[in-house]
Amino acid sequence: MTDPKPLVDHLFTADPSAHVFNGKLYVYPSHDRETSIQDNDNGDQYDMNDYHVFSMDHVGGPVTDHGIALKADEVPWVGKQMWAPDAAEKNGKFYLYFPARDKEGVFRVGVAVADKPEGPFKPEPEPIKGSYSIDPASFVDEDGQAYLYFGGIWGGQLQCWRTGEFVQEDYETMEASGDEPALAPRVAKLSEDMKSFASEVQDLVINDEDGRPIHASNHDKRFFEAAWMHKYKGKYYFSYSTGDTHFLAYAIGTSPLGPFTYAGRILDPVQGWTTHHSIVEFQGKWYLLYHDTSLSGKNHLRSVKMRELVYDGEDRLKLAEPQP
Ligand code: FUB
Repeated sequence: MTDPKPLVDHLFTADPSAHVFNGKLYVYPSHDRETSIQDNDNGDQYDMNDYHVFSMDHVGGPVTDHGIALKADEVPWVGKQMWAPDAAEKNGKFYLYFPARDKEGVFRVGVAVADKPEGPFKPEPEPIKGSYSIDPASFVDEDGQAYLYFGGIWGGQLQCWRTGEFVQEDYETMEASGDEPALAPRVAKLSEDMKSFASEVQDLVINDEDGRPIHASNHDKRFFEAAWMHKYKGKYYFSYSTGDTHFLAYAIGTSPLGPFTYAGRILDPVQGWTTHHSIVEFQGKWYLLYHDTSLSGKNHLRSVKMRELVYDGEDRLKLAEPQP
């Protein structure tokens, strides 16, 4: 199998969120940068401070880097670590959702607005009220209702919110364990103006094939981070990273609010600790955008790639063969 080439090699990019806007494929990745911070399980080495937006007219063609779309010192509440973003379009405006630690070190989700898909994005002065943790993924359903999915354990702090309030303790003691249900990703409806939550934040339940919530000890299947939602033939596909087992997995449901049933793996472990993706339909084909560390050999300097995805006769997802 030939490994696909990174989409760009002039920057390190990760966590690609892809959307089709105005007939083009836009990619909203994290922008990885060099650091002297040592790798740790808290993810301190992912020390990003701005976002670039990329676009292409067709897959395999030139990729345009539209330059800096938003940077940390433009956002009053951001302390550090601008992690995996996503974007949405509604009523002719474009919204960039991004997680970052606030000045107290607590991850929150912010939103910034633009007139064009590539920005520049103007940030709201405060994070979204009621938001926490990392990896926001937006989804606008066919009826126009928008949702925001988010959450990530360990360095992403989801385990710190088990009581509903932020409790900073060692992640190993706060993570669910054994036969307890794994910590669930979160979802909330977005308001009509896309800048606030229009519902309570709720758990997105992911059941195993036996109909019971996936156990916390099942690290091959439990949610870790990297939420993504897409819709295919009227069904909802929630996909995510299993973190320390390094799979991209997915679950299928009949409502954007769940419950979902585990359906399998999309991608085996890539080079590098993290795995994070998006799934998009563009010009009649489906694609998986993901990242690895093949260019740098370093966990914190990743490169975005893409491959075609197909559905089998049961509407299950798999990578297209042969690989590019
Ligand atoms: O890019 C920083 C973090 O690494 C993301 O928020 C996670 O999903 C992982 O990819």
